Amino acid sequence: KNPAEIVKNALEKAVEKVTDLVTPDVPGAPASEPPSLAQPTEPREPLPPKGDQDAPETVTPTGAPTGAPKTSKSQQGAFLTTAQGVRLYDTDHSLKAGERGPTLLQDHHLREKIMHFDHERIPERVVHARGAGVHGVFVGYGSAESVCKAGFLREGKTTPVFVRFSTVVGSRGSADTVRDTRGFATKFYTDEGTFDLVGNNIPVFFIQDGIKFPDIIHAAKPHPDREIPQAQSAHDTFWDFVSLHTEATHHVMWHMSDRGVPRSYRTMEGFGVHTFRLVNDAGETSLVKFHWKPKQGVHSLLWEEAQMIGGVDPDFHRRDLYDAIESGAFPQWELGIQVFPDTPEQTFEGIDLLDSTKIVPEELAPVQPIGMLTLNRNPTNFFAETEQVAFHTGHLVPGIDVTDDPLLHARLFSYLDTQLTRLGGPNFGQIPINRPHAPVNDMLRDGFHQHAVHGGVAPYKPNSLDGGCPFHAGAADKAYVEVPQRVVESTKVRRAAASFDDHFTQPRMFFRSLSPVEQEHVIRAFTFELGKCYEQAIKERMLQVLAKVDTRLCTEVATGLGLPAPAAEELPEVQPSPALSQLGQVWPVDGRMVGIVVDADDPDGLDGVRTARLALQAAGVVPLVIAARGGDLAHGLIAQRTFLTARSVEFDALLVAAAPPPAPDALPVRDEKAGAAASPIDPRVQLLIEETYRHAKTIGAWGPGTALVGTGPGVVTGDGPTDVVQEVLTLMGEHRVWARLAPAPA
Ligand code: HDE
Repeated sequence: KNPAEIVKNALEKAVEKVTDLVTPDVPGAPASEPPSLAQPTEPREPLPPKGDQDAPETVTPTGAPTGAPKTSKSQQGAFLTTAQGVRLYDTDHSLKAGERGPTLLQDHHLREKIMHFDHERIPERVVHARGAGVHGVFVGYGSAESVCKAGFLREGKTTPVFVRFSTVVGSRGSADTVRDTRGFATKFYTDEGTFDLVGNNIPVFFIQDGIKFPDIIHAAKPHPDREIPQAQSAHDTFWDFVSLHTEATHHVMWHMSDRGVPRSYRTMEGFGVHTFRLVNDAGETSLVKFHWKPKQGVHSLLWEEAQMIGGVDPDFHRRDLYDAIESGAFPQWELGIQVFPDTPEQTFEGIDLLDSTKIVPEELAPVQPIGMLTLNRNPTNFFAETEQVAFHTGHLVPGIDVTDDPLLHARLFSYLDTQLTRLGGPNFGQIPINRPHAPVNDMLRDGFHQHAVHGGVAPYKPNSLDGGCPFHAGAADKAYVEVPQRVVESTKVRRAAASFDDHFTQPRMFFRSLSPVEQEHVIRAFTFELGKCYEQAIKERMLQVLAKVDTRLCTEVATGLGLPAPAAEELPEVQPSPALSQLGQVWPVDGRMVGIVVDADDPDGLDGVRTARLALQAAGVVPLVIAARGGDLAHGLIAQRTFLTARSVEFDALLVAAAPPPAPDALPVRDEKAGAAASPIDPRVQLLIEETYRHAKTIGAWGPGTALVGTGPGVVTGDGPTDVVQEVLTLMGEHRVWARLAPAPA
């Protein structure tokens, strides 16, 4: 029988109307290509490494070489071996009965190699699957000593750390710049045991009680039938849930603000979210909220940039973090605490400290700095470190205790539990990245992946066979002693306190604390996300929620959606918190990226480029030369980007040192097709300038470049590079040329 017919008949039995699925024979169609009989490519010498693909230079912010090796070999030793250390003479051919014969079952090397490969993947994290981890160091200021006895906060005490940043919703391979909350998890390897601060870049959470976590995550994840959209909140199930579950409103406001699209992991604030309880040497307690304040400033992408980067460079945040560390621009955050008295009510100025959907404005309780985090070393192996690191909110050290926040309590259960599946058993603490730097003397034994060879016969207490060892430590020996917190006598209930009921005051405070341009971004973000929903009822319900937050917000989103706004409500006034706005300050620029457009065929112009490059490097900024072709140019310059590989979204500012003509690989533009004269400038250079301007970034130009950039706020032109570069660096300190984005007056 004809195979197509067999398939057709089988399909017809399975489904109705399958005829369309079977490709009909088309008379006269060319026969398909015969399989190629060409021999495999001859082996040849590897190409020399390409300059334009090198990692950035390993220099300090002042341009001095760090001496760090750029690459290290992945293998050690002269001979390739099996996992058992047996030397191999060939790893390219399986053992066969003759050159063209069947593979033999006795090929133990083949079996080991493929078995290991088959099991290289482990389950990704159910949330925060996509992340980037780096090493660093934390130095205590000593300022927390009056409230906390933890040794790592003592003055000048240095503690190694590992920090993992992440998105929440997307899979491991999803894009970095999606609109999402970011994880900011820090493992402090202290002398007194490991402390994990597992926080986010948004200080509030969608839910007040951990029992709702599967609900919010199921709603935010891709739809279960087709598994789309990936790593997005702009879809029906997310907005269905949050429009019905109004305690999410505060988090949604942050999520729709610029905080949902950070410029870099380096320019995010971090928050412990929950209220923690600190204990000092005298046993006195205080309630605190943890904050990470980036020295680089708090900056975001524009939504259009974020979307473009998702395609142009999905690894943007990872790359940015690794490159900054490699070039010596070590990102830093100050750890700070807001301190509240530990009263039986556990409230501050009427704000319930156990409700993770509320913040305490910094104007009411200032953030007091207690130490500095510096990230200074990239991981050696992504899987071993970033993928296998296991954070847990229950990894606490003496001096830091938990409160009764019901969200935190669910987490205290979840983080251990999840590792059993993800890391394959209870011994994940023995994986190198998870090993404490304090001596471990536990009585935990056996289990999957046990690496320790425990001696002795008495892993129990009390014992006499090991002389009663090990002994209990007292508080004076730095034992972890829970705060003897009075437990309020009550009845069992599945209910929250009445103080958890206000879902709208703080979202309103957040919106009204933003500058006009930031408010505009929130309005557009809601309009975009709801505009992607199919269900009209969901959009209408979300407008009802926004009507309770702010009337203008609601009306403008309704207008954008083409829907009637709900009737305006009488909304109580709130006191804004200026600390919530990201604008209005000037920040350091080291570690930022500046593109320089050059003409590869104009050696005179390249001399000025060299001067600009050195000035940028001296400021710790990473200059990237963009030319028509890659490789070596005159004056010792290398083109790290070409018109083909560069896109404006990668840069924080653009310098235009030339007016390069179209390169041979430039695509035609519309006017040329219509018969108009070809543009004298490469169209991709024009696009670079246009996008940099649209995205309100500083533009500098000198020489022939001046004619291309026009004038306007944040456009700096001059005769030569020196003055232009200095002014560009100054303007970059404000992150963007905000004047270009100012919304038109109402
Ligand atoms: Fe998590 N969360 N979470 N979370 N979370 C995880 O643990 C969970 C919550 C946060 O880089 C998981 O090891 C529950 C708040 C970060 O490895 C899991 C609840 C905050 C990371 C888990 C929350 C966070 C996680 C998945 C509600 C900010 C990434 C893999 C009660 C304060 C850590 C893993 C990393 C990861 C559960 C809520 C932050 C499943 C049940 C609130 C930064 O255990």
